[in-house]
Amino acid sequence: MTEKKLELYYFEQCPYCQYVMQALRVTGLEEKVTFCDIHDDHKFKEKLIRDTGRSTVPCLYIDGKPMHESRDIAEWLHKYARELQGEEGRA
Ligand SMILES: N[C@@H](CCC(=O)N[C@@H](CS)C(=O)NCC(=O)O)C(=O)O
Repeated sequence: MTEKKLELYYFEQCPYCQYVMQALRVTGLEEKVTFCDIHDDHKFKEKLIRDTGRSTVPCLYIDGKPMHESRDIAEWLHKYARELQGEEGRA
């Protein structure tokens, strides 16, 4: 898998976002992700609604393509963690 651009739209107090944060910690992918707090900058929320028609977070943008639902995001992170960490091809 080539390097992917990952952006997490979130806010701190959201438990679903915390669930995704936990998945990022466990998979060691935290430093690969740009964090976009929708409460810090309303432009993030506007973009989210413009792109998806939804205002809910978490939303993980993977190379610009939005993925909603904390469980789907966590599952995706676990599935691709090794490749995202550049460990492709190792046993
Ligand atoms: N089923 C969603 C639930 C996400 C959700 O409800 N997020 C809340 C914050 S905890 C939210 O964004 N609420 C704002 C809104 O509904 O506009 C998931 O698991 O990701």
